[in-house]
Amino acid sequence: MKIGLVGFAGSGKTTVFNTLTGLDAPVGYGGEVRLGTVRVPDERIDALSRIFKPKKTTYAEIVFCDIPGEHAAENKGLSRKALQQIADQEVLCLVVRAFPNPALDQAPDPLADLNAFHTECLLADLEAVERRLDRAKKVKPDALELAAFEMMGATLEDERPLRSVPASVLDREHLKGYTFLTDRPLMVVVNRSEDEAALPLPDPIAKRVAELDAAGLVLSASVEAEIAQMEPADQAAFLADLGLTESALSRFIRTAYGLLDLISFFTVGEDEVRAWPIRRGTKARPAAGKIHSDLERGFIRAEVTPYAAFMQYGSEHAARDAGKHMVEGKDYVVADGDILHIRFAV
Ligand SMILES: Nc1nc2c(ncn2[C@@H]2O[C@H](COP(=O)(O)OP(=O)(O)OP(=O)(O)O)[C@@H](O)[C@H]2O)c(=O)[nH]1
Ligand SMILES: [Mg+2]
Repeated sequence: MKIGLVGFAGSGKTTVFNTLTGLDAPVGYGGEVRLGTVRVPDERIDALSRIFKPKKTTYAEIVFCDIPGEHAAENKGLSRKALQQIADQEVLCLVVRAFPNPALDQAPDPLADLNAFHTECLLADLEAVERRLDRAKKVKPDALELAAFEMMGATLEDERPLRSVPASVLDREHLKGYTFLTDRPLMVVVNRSEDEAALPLPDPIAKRVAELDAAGLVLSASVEAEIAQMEPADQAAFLADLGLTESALSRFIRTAYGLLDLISFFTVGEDEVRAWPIRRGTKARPAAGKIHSDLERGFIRAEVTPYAAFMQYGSEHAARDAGKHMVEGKDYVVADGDILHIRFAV
């Protein structure tokens, strides 16, 4: 999963990036686009790995992309470069500043920043929709596609994000090849001073986040970034000092998985034990395609052992003898924790 950290200058994006990745990128003014990868901890993968002792164990990964804000005084918003960068991300994580930053003149106003970000994304999307509708006047397009774009235009005129339009109303097949920013899942991270780290999201922000079909999270990035550099044994005590029970990374991962409605299936063997994140509701055939496109193309069937059954009986074989093993076709909806073997022919 690719998550882009975006927001206005000095909101603490690089500090959040350091917190999440445990890296030590220089904070303060500008800098370049940076990537950092973290593993998604999963006890089930740990357990399967102890059993199979594979050559390789692969956890799900999140790649964080830290995108610097626009510092030029005349252009307070997001730069064109930043907009291009965020178009490349699967999830947008907006970092809004709720702490006084001595390098900036303005007092923190997280709600205003959230609204300003939403407006910039709306305008970028509206421009793209209008370009498409203009072109439609010259070349007669597919009627369904045209209707979809008209509906999108109306949604954006109404200042609503495209992500608020359900799949039953908007067929996203029409949108392949477009990168609509307001259609991306959005996480809003309110970055606070240390003494407010454990307070919940303020009501007006929580309300706005809900209106935008986004997910909200509070943290104090500068202290959590320090904690991320500590020995694991010391981390818990420092978190407790802040009134927190969980690291920013765990809360972040849980929020992102919830927002995307992600689950994991597993593949196991002597070579590799691996977690594969997919959206809940994904069918066996596209799930197989995550592993390799040949498995999707030549899909014959999926052999499924639920993780719980595997652990209860100790092996796939024993689970099969107990009738807990399933042979499923392409339309099987993969469940969280399924251990899959895909049979295929190309
Ligand atoms: N008090 C406090 N200071 C913070 C917090 N997060 C970041 N800072 C400070 O704010 C300043 C800017 O932080 P950065 O992480 O560099 O901000 P940024 O969003 O990456 O900035 P640009 O990349 O220039 O857009 C640094 O001096 C940080 O130490 C926080 O949670 N609390
Ligand atoms: Mg930065």
